[in-house]
Amino acid sequence: MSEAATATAQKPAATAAIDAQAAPVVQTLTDGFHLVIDALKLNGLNTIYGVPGIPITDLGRMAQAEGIRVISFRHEQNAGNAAAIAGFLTKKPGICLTVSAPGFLNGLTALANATTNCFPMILISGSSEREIVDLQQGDYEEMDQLAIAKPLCKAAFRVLHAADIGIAVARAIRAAVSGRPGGVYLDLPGKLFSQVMDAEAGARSLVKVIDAAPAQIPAPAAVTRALDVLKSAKRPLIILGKGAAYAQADDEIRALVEKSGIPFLPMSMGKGLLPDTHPQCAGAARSTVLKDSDVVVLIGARLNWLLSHGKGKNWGEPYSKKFIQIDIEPREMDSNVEIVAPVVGDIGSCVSALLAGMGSAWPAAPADWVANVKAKKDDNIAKMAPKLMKNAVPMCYHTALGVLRTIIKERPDAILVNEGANTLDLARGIIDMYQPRKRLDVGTWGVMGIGMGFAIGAAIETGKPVLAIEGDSAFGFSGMEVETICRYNLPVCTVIFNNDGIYRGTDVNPTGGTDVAPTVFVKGSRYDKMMEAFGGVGVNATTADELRRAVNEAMDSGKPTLINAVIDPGSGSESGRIGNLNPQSMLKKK
Ligand code: OXT
Ligand code: ADP
Ligand code: MG
Repeated sequence: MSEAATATAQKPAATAAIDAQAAPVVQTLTDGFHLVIDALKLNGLNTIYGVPGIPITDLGRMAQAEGIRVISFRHEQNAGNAAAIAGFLTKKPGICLTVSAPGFLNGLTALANATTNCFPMILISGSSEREIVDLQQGDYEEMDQLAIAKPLCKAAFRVLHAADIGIAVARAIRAAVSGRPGGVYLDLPGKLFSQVMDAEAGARSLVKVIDAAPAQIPAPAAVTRALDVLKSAKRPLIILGKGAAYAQADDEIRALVEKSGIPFLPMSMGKGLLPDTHPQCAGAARSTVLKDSDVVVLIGARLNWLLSHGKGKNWGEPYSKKFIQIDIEPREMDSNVEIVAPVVGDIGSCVSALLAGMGSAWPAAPADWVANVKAKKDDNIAKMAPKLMKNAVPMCYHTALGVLRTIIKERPDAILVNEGANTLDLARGIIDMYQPRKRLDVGTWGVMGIGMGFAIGAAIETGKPVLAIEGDSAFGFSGMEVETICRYNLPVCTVIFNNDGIYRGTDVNPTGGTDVAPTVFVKGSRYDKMMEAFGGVGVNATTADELRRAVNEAMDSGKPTLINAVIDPGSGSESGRIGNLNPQSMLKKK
């Protein structure tokens, strides 16, 4: 459909005189464009992340005119990632708007990733003429987008009539945030936008969603069962996942942890729910607590690959553990191992119920266990300390991360975005987090490319300064969005750990041919120059001092900044901390 064809409906309430022979009856009209905008606004969805083009260019323009913040990206995947992290941070679905087929597909990776990570978002894509698409007659950007989206998200809907826009947006919101949160696809064929209808009827067709994510109260018997198991524990452990961070039940979770005295292990994006420096934090004794615990309470964390599926050598003796799991999704129970005490409900309600059931005389966590965990943790922290003090030139990961660790300690409300392999794994361990939902990273899929989208989404949604710590490869997946960061003048400081490649910049082509090894990039690249091209601040940092100065300046000024941190190309390891997952290393084990 041509965009010009929609021009007649550009005013929210076009007035048409309908000739009824006698006195003219004046009817106020609205259209598909405005119904979408009004439905979003009615539900408090005031930001759209997207890329313009046919058939949604005018939707973006009109949304901006109607007071919605419309953030335009250079690639839909990054817009989708921004929407996804907006969902994680706010518990409201982030909105991503794309054009048809290729734009839709670009956004789909982010939608699938959001669903995998349990982040609520809605991908709204314009689509081509249904009649032509369904007969496969070769329309502009022809694709059956609904069918393709369906298996990759929680729910997918198509709207054919303007009068259904309100109910469709309501369904999309409810599907995204209720129960286990996730991604929803909304397919809006181009023709829909120019459909007109009576404005009053249009307004009545809109739905303000009431209680979009209703509390899910756990069964009292499930709570009692969980407390009985916990009371019997000699070596209890609490694991806090990103679901616990999402739930925004921070006070209840802290109360549970502190009242029980049980060591807690934060998953990567669960870090900061309680500070990593909290005396009960067992992050620095990870192997010990996984192996030696006897009862494990999972709060918003799945027993997937990141927890070795709850079994195997990382978990000690087979069948030696009892798991209590708190999750909103009943089917998560027994997904990998037996859950002896499933507590199904929303985390706020479940944790409150556990706290109430614990009463005032709950026994302290066994002292010998607490002491053992502390000893292991102190040992690991002591081993790490001298590495962080090292002033290596060129910088190694520890030298550079030691600097950034102090900066986050001094600015605990800054948001940290992190991706890469070594850059990810070492930053996770080294940089302590102090507040909930401040660490945003590659999540369940270990996906590269979330960096700039997450940084932009976090800056827009929270207004807080963002420090994005990026491997040089990882950055490349979304790097063009530095222009977006400059365009919107966002307080994002990106530090690229430039080690000339993926994992290490030292690999060689075994044939001696002219092509470099597949993991190696241009040596001595200057990513900081990219930022200068768009009017941002670019800095090349070769020492810890230069890095410290540049990051502090960026965080103080809030100016878009990109720092090319030169890292010794030989200092990383293959695949960071997950080299064991490489088929080659599995082969060696056989
Ligand atoms: O207890 P023990 O003794 O075991 O010690 C542990 C902790 O107790 C201790 N610790 C501490 N000690 C002292 N002090 C403190 N504060 C402390 N904290 C912890 O440290 C150890 C380790 O702790 P940790 O990290 O908690 O534990 P561990 O064992 O590592 O945990 C296991 C896991 C699995 C939970 C953890 O490792 C984890 O979360 N891993 C996530 C890994 C991940 O997702 N990686 C990303 C994917 S890698 C790969 O796929 C890449 N690709 C391919 C690709 C991808 N991903 N996506 C797409 C779209 N396309 C392609 C690519 C291209 S990575 C990549 C780019 C890489 O190159 P870059 O240039 O970007 O990056 P560089 O590597 O820097 O070059
Ligand atoms: P991590 O990677 O940090 O271990 P996961 O993404 O694996 O975390 O797990 C998050 C879990 O949290 C999911 O199983 C999801 O169903 C659950 N979850 C998300 N939000 C809530 C909530 N409000 N209440 C209860 N469970 C939730
Ligand atoms: Mg690298």
